[in-house]
Amino acid sequence: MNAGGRQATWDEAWQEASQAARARVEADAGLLRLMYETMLRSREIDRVAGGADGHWHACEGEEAVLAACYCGLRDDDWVAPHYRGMLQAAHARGADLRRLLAGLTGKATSHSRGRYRSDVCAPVEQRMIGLYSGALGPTLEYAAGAALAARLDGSGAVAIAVFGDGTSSRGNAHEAINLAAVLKLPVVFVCQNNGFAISTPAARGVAARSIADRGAAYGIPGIAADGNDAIALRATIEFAIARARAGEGPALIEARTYRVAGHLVADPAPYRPPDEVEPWRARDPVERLRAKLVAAGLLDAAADTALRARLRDEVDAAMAQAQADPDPAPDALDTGAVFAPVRG
Ligand SMILES: Cc1ncc(C[n+]2csc(CCOP(=O)(O)OP(=O)(O)O)c2C)c(N)n1
Repeated sequence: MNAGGRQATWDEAWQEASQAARARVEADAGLLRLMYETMLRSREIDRVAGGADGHWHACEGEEAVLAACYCGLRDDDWVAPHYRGMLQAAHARGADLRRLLAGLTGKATSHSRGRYRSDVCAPVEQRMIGLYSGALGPTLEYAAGAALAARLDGSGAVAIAVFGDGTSSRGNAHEAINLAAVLKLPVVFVCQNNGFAISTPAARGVAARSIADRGAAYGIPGIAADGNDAIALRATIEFAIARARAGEGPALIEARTYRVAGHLVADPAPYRPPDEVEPWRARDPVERLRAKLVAAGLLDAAADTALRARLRDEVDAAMAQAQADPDPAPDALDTGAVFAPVRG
């Protein structure tokens, strides 16, 4: 079958499956509540982390990607998050928030024991793949490797790799997606297209009409989804996960969203017209999911107020603890915890 034929097959499958996939997500009250809580908590984390560190990369307005990618996974699935939102992803996977925030404040209680001060902590205990070198792109390759391992183990686990529009044009991103396509690996590639790579608009970094269109060139499904609609995006990702688990190979999902904040807290983003932001604020993903929950009878104003207060208090307490935690002592430099022992 030629590439066009392959594309027609999954296109039709997606057309057939999309409504049912959406209906399934809408009927899962537990998942909807979990996604809403994840998004609200992310915004609280942005508030405290952004207040403490001008280098923080906020996820505001992009939270639907977190909810859709990291809720409802199996414990043995692997995730290679985008650096923007990695701390929230780690917490969504079960890592302790105080320890994660202690990574930001450089404290001894952090996963790196204070040796590395960063918001891009991805504890391997949570089956997470981090941005170990700070270079964007390799995480897609590591995710393809994790997917290969999962297939060799026969575990049925999948890997999810999330990355930005800027990262999507890195050479290793192409290599990873191509290799995964050739080997039909159980990995879902999700491009969190927020319209910018620092100050470069996506339109100046990507010549293709859309990032999803690149899927056809790799010979895999490429699906663009509204990245501010948590339900639609989750339905799309579930379709891709189901294919991957069934041995049908990878997919490329483009989550179209917008970076309403600067690249980092200290960036006032003078390079874009201010009136570009407002229409996106009006499509706020948190508000859209809240309205859905209210319409479905799953949330009322009093419960929403109580939930927001609880999350604010929890996140404030975790940050207060992370700030009060001890600084690393010289023993944090103990090389025994860095290098494998030499066998004699
Ligand atoms: C290989 C590499 N090149 C450049 C950088 C510097 N850098 C850090 S964040 C960033 C922007 C990435 O844009 P995108 O992937 O779209 O993610 P976003 O920041 O928009 O979420 C760049 C270029 C890097 N970390 N790694």
